[in-house]
Amino acid sequence: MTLAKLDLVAEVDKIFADLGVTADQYKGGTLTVRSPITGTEIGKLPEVSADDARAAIDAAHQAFLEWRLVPAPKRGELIRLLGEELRAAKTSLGRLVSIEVGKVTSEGLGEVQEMIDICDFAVGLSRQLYGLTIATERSEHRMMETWHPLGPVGIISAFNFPVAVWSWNAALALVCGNSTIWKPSEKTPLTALATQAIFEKALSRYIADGGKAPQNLSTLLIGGRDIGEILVDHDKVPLVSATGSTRMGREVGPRLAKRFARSILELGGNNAAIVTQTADLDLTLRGVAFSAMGTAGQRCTTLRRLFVHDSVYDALVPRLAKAYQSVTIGSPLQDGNLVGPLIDQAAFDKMQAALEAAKAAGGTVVGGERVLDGEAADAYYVRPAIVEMPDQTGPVRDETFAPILYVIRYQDFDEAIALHNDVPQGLSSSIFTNDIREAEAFVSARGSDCGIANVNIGPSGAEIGGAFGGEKETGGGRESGSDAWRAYMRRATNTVNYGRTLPLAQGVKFDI
Ligand code: UN1
Repeated sequence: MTLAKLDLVAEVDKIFADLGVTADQYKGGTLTVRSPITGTEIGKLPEVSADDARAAIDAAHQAFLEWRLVPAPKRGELIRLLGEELRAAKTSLGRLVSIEVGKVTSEGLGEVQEMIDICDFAVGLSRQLYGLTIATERSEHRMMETWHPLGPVGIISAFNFPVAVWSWNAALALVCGNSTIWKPSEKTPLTALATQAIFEKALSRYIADGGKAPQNLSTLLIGGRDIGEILVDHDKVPLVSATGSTRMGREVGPRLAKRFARSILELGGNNAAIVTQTADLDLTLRGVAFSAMGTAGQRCTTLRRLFVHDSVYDALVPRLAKAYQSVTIGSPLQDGNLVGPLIDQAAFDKMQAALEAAKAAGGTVVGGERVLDGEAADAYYVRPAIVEMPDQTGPVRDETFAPILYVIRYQDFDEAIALHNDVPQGLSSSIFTNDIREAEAFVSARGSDCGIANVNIGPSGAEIGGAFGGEKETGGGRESGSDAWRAYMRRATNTVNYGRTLPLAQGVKFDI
């Protein structure tokens, strides 16, 4: 089917009707949403006013005061039901992700699978919010560490993982005893509405089963940047988890720090892979192709820089260039297509500017041209670009949110590591090698300086079980698995005297 013939509005209507979302929630408002698949309008959402946003945050604080008293494993039961509802809605929510973001079908579904996975993780976590018992120097005393709910958690999410990022934060925040307030990207409010409806279903079941939960446990704020600012500045919000550009993080971080609120920042990535002389080139080719071209280069973890050893360069790079020429580009709803559209024209313009800058810096560009514009003039499909660069200069040092892979030849392993780390960002990284010394060096203290460092897989496609996030301009935040939950709780150290004397610490005497 040609792009022009797709009736996306009818599909959105059907998905929302199934989820019980009413037309007034996504039609007739002021925030216009377009599908990148065709560039056509698929929604017009009402936006929250500044006063209503402030009132909603106050209400979320009231919800927190009650929710924190519900035992954690019972809070986990709500998330278990959320996981069940997400399983039931996987096909339709995955489809809506594809329609609103332009992800190919398996990636739209994969995004919902990440939501289900983090729910499973959070359910187990709800019985494992462990503190420590600590040896004390005083007799008949006990010292311990307890973890308490923190408060309403603000979640600011980006267009490229419009619902999974909410779930990584919300599933953890909710089992930790917090309420949540979500400000989704202006580009992807429809998937946010759908997710909120799925959450409400889980909540109704939880309450019908006798569970206790307050109103306004999960709040969705549809609006622009001003609404995000209200969330960041509100003194009842002790933590904001923000995913987006480094530029955004530079504004959000200091504002939160000014009022001593916590932040989890997931900002830009400029992820690289090193291909050494012992690499399995068939595996490398597949790993690089998915990481660099998948999601049309619009993941924070997308592979953007490839350092290839001189001895394997000519065996790998021409094959890679061939894969770039033959990759299937088109409607993400059609089986077999691997690369969907860019999110909008601005993304296309930035990609073209980066390619021009690369040429000016001595790069040789293959691909990058617009395709399918004859079928849909307002949609921006591109052939992924592979750019051979003489050096790590010009746009190679920036994150351009588009499928551009810069390839650089290297001779010496230590030089490759130094180049790898010599960018402002530090999210994800990989090495392709069969040499255990190189592999171990890459994941060691002198290797990759990123939050994620992989061996023989690409930098994108992280599982939820690990802590997700990166260093330097990536912002330092960690969310999802491992012990990332601690950021959503406050720690208290308690010392209890069960004796009849009052020995002081450090041998201090104070006899009155
Ligand atoms: C992002 O692009 O915002 O590792 C996060 C991955 C995904 C998460 C990407 N699990 O590619």
